[in-house]
Amino acid sequence: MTYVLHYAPDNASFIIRMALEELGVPYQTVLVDRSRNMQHSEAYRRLNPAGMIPALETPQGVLFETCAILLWLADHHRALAPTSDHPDRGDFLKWLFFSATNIQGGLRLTFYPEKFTGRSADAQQALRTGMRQQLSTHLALIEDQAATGWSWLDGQAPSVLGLHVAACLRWCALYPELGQDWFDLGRYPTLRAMVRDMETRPAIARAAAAEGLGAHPFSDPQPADPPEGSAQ
Ligand SMILES: N[C@@H](CCC(=O)N[C@@H](CS)C(=O)NCC(=O)O)C(=O)O
Repeated sequence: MTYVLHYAPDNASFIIRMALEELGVPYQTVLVDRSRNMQHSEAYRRLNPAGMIPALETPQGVLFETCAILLWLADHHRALAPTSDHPDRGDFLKWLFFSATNIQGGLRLTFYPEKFTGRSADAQQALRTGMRQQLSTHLALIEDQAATGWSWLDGQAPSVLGLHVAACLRWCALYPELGQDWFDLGRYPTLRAMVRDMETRPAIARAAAAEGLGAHPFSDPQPADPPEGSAQ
């Protein structure tokens, strides 16, 4: 069976697309039209009842939640992550869930503050200010782990964790919801080297091209200019 990835350009589904390209497995894509809020349509909610992108159709049914999909793909294909009996498995899970919860989850809070604070502009600003601090602190912890030379954050042989962190770095740099003065990739030199290495990989270039993300989607991110659909 060919996987089917329900995606929108430059959404969390981009991480899954990179993993599928790195694995070299066949897949098709179906656009979720965000300009019409199709992630909340009845048809899409049959795939992901939470109305969030991505969803991946697999032989074991439809999967949702980015890191669940990443881990499932890695386990299923025995690639891009330490196997369950590998001595690094515990640390790998720890950092993958750390990135999902604190970085991706933090970004979600800042992208959609009204879902969490209501309409008050002051409350939304307070949330964003707090999240800038939190994201900086948490990215520094991932940088410290990468700086130990840990192979699961190596851009020349990416893992699903590296793919996840790379996409989050892109969104920190690119999206204006947080303001643009708080984030500097240069503060995370090991992660910067990782993403630069990733950008030289044909699989990553294919994934970025498919969503109109340019040649340097992580080290010099530009707004998506996708062949179909829209990021928001
Ligand atoms: N925890 C979810 C979060 C996914 C998520 O935040 N998706 C965003 C796009 S990047 C989305 O669906 N946004 C539209 C919405 O929430 O209405 C996951 O990891 O899959």
